[in-house]
Amino acid sequence: MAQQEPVTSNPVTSTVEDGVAIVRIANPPVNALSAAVRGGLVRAVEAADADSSVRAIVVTAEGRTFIAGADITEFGKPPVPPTLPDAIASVEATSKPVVAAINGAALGGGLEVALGCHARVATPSAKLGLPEVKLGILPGAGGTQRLPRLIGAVPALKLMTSGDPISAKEAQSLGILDEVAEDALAAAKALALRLAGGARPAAASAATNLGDRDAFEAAAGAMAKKGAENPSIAACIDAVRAAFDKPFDEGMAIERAHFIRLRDDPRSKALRHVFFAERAAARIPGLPKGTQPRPVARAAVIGGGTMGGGIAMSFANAGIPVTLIETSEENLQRGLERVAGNYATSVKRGSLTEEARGKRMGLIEGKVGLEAAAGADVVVEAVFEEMGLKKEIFGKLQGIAKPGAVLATNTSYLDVDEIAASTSRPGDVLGMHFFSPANVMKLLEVVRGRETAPDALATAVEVGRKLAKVPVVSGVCYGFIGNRMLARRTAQADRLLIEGAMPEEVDAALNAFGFRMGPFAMTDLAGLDIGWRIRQASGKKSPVADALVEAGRLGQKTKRGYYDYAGDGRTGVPDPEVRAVIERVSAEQGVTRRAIPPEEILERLLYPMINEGARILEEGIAARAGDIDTVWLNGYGWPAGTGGPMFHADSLGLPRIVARLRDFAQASGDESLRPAALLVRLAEEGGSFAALDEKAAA
Ligand code: T1G
Repeated sequence: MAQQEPVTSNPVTSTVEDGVAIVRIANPPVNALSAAVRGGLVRAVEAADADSSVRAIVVTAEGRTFIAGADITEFGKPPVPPTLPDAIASVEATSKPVVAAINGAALGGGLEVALGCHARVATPSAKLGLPEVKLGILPGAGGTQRLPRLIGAVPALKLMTSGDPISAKEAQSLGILDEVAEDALAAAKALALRLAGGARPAAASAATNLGDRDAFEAAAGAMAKKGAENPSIAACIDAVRAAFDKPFDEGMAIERAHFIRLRDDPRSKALRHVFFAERAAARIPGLPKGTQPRPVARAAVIGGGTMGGGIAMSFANAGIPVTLIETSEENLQRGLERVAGNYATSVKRGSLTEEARGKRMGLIEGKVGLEAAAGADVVVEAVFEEMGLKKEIFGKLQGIAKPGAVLATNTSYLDVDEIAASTSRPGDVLGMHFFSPANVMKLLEVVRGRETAPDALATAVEVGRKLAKVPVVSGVCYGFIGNRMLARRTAQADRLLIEGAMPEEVDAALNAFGFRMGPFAMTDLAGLDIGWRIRQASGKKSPVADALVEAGRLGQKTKRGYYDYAGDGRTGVPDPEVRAVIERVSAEQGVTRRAIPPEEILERLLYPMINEGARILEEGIAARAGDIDTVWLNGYGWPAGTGGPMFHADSLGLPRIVARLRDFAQASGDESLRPAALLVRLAEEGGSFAALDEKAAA
């Protein structure tokens, strides 16, 4: 994305062209509505309104977006007038018509500024939306009052509770836009002059197009049920309902009250942390200045299994031609059929058009033999988790792949440096750890080998962003960031069974915290044999899990695992046979079982993960605590409303976590539970992971 020129002190300028004042906002990178922009906008519009040479006014922005909304970095800081609602009220109150020329994303407060104008024109590629609910708030600058009056309460409520952007075309059909034009500025100027010459359209706040009250209440009822645990949804419903029952100004006051309450709630602070952490994670620390990613026009994926097929789909979905490579025609066809099946399911579900399906399938070419990787700029190996096989493939790839091609392994655990050392081009080798299903999951761990070249690393991160993934750079260690922390949680979950808990109690503790699935339900879904094979390879034991595998209880695929799935095959119910296995293992281990309170179960699952996260930071495996949060939010379903393990640790208070880890280590004799040195230091200094990240970023 082309960066704009650094902005002058006043980010809002105004020039008069043919009797029209063009008010331009230039606040790179996304024209967020900072205090300087709000003040500049009011001054510019009021000056234009007072200028007798001006007949009409157009508000537009410079760069790749119109206005991306309020400046989220200002939240939580002392308010600087004018507030956004006041700035927008000034725009709406002018004596001359004001038309918004929307040249890109008009999101949140950006759309609300446009709603304060008397008409709106956008370019065909513009996106409009009210994403506030994704930040744990609600539109707080008139969106809940102006939009329903402009397009109707039901469509307005749908737009603000989804949080998703819509196209210019859809916005026009809803009545948000008056025109869609390639040259939005010219069209806006012409429209503004026409308005100046005739009756002005009613301002959005005066419009009375709310629509049928019963239809609104029915839609609101359905949404309230769906968003029961989402306070933003309830706030949107209450604010839009006020548009029916109250005068505009009272509705604005109700909206404002909800906005301030939600903005100051820990849930919104966590969601705002997630927003910035995900973006910060893509900034690679320590990259030599001027490092540029290598161009990627074509990809190759080695291995047409579930992961390989999903990775190939990710490239095709991003419009990047990809060669899917297998060892035989039979395996290749099986892989291609799996991909075709996945796309067919999406078309059946209505989430993909038939045309898009055809385009994407057309970008995936199936080939037999590694030689087919010769033309690729990035090659992703996605074969079995077996080091010998991976080394053999990379040993051959080094002579086949073109110079400069990035050679990535999708390994979940194995040593990327050892794989790189099996080639004569270790600078091109790194890990691109996708998460299953690879065409769906957002997380991409980019594993930086000791020898990985800076531009190869930048290429993998850039490819991750192009694939609409959330890339996080990890160093080389067993399990990288996510799986290394997951192993700690798994060990505690297994230990809790032996000490006295049942699978349903452990899963319930994480469900109550906000995880959709607990460790045992998750294992039943994936299959107990996967973990069993990894333990067999590494000589590790997990007495209960091993006993269940030996009893043929592999999970959902055998209708029995930690739970019994005799019913619909998907709903697990506790099974007395599992209770018997667990109690037998406790006895064999000489452990006297005890009732374990849910609070302790949750602490035993989360604190060792946080502790491992502190070690991952100490070792430089992750550059930021926010990166660790980003991994868990996008790869493991950590509930976003608590911001991720490290953000959550800060909100719990690090001294408490240190004390409880010491208790657990003492009680179990498990030294791995002792708090990490970094965790102890931060706790003792009154520090936090957030402060650590801010210091690293400075
Ligand atoms: N405030 C502050 N910084 C922002 C920002 C914002 N609203 N939006 C983006 N940035 C930063 C971002 O952190 C990154 O910084 C850089 O800009 C590029 O962003 C009253 C209260 C517009 C679609 O939720 O969806 O309005 O990493 O990497 O991929 O009702 O940014 O470069 O240092 O995402 O081209 C509502 C959030 C706010 C929209 C562009 N608005 N932004 O995507 O770039 S609340 C939003 C986006 C509000 C009102 C309420 C996207 C984008 P850095 P980027 P991109």
